[in-house]
Amino acid sequence: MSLLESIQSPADVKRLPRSRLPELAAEVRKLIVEVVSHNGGHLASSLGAVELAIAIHYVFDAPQDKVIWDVGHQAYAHKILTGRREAFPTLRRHGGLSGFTRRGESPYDSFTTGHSSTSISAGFGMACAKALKKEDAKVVAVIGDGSLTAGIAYEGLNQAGGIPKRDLIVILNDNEMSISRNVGALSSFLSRTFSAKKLQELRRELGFFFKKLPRIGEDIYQLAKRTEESFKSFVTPGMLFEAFNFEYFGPINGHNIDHLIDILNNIKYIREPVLLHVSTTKGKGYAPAEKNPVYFHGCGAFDADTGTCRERKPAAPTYTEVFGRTLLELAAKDSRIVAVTAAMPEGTGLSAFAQAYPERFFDVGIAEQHAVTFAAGLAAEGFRPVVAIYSTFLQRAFDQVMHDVTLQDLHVVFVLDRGGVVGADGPTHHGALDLSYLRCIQHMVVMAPKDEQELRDMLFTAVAYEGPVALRYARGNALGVPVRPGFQRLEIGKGEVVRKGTDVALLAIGSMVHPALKAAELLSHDGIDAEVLNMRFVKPIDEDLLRSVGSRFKNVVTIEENVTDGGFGSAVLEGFARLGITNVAVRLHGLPNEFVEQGTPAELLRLLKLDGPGIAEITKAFLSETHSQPSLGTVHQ
Ligand SMILES: Cc1ncc(C[n+]2csc(CCOP(=O)(O)OP(=O)(O)O)c2C)c(N)n1
Repeated sequence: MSLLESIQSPADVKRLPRSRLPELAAEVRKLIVEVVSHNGGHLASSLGAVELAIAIHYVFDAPQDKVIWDVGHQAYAHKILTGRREAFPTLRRHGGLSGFTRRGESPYDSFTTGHSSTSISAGFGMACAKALKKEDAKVVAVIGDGSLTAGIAYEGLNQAGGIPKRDLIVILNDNEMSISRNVGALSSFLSRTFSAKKLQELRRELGFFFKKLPRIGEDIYQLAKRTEESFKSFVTPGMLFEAFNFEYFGPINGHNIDHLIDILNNIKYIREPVLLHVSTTKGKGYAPAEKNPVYFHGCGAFDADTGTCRERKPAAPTYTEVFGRTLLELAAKDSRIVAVTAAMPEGTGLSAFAQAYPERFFDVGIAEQHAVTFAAGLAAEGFRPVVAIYSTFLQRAFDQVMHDVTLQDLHVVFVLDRGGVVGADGPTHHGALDLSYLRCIQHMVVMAPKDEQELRDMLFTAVAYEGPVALRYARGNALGVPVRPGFQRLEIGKGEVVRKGTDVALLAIGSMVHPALKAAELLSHDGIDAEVLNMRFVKPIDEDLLRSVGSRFKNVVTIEENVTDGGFGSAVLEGFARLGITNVAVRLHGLPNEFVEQGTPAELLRLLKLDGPGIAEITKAFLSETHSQPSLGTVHQ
């Protein structure tokens, strides 16, 4: 029996002699590599946190003690050690274990995560709750150096450091990487401590600097130099965290379980906020991931022996790639175009732009709110910022979009990738809300392309437009339609009829236009002649088309890969209401007002009836409903 087979809960980890823990770590790693090689997942981050998970569960008493894994993408070892080893092969599959931590999944997952940088705030909330309840339990928040680039992390540190006698242990898991190399002043500050050579250089530089200061320089230098430790903390992150009233320890090697256990055993008795700085290697223990941590941050299936990708490259490029290439083409002709990402240059397709135009490319770290206001600043000075952020992450910057961009009518182009279901990452990551949260903002233009040709034209249109404008597209491969050279400027707020019909109108937006066409084809086999409209714009909605639809059809189905509440279908209904069109029955079809679970996008779209056959089925059911009860002017959801 392997060591791992004897582990059903953290109590079994605690029973092992310390000397056997490295063996346990090796077995955990092997299982992680094996499962992720089939299911895909956040391999490199989780491999880097194996020893950390073992040491935490060795020292603390979860679930009474609360452990929060920031983002939760590095928590595979934690899952395996907390009773989920047998279920681990279901990771990220439909109905299986989540790729992040989820309260509903296990009592050991004390907080649901997926979006970054929440662990300190949530952890401090728990610590305060424990104090109010007079419970003697510890709260441990594990946060990566990438996640520490978000403002909310400092809001948490600030509050935690301001209220005395609250226990919170923050473990900074520092691998010098976000998804890509970490960015910004903080990352270079943190990494200063890791090289003795660098420390010496710095000491020398600072020495020269201080000595040159008139009168007080020599004194400051002597003060700082008095002991090695004080000098170290003078130039190390200790200084930063101590300013927040945290007791700082580290940096220590995060792969040395013995050392980790010793230090955790010591700090768990401190009744003040503590920050333990741990140095780890992303991808640790699996050579391909250590070599290419960016690729293995979140990868698809791969061959575990060689580390090569198993997925065959499909013929059509992804929408992300089409966006990246198109932006390059446009940027070559317009030097006002600048690009902004929040720590996701690869994921949003901006890597080539970053290489071609390093001075016009800005990676702001995991700081979506800042990204938007920063872009507003660029726009205020006459640049044309293209802010590429996943739909789910732009949720964080709602107020910035309104207050800093639309209120001032600044020309910022928002490009939302992953609009709609994203697949295995599940409910934290589905882009289910953007059509709703963008279309309610004054002055915003919101559009969604039906294919890659339209994406190109929409980006061109958005860059040429003067004012706040957003376009959103789905995750995955485009349709493979032929793409003509050059660009066509689209008329704002104008859609098109893509299939003529007489019995029912299918009004679709973006990724749903093609499935709607398929549905129309299927419906024709049943003698139903459906018209399909590619509405292109959610805001402004094409009122001429709505008028035409209202005059010709009694039954309308709206189709969107967004929740129907406040989304595209709502825009159609509001349009009908404005135009006084009351004699149509409307079926709103889209994502439910529920959290959609994980699964492959195709699987989820099928289950949600948002593929061709599903839309045909919904339409048929709707038509038979309205035929049996011809109540006009009704809304069906
Ligand atoms: C708000 C938000 N923006 C972007 C992401 C995408 N994302 C997931 S993990 C990650 C990098 C995290 O880096 P770090 O915290 O250092 O963890 P590591 O993977 O290096 O262990 C990013 C940008 C996210 N999860 N949440």
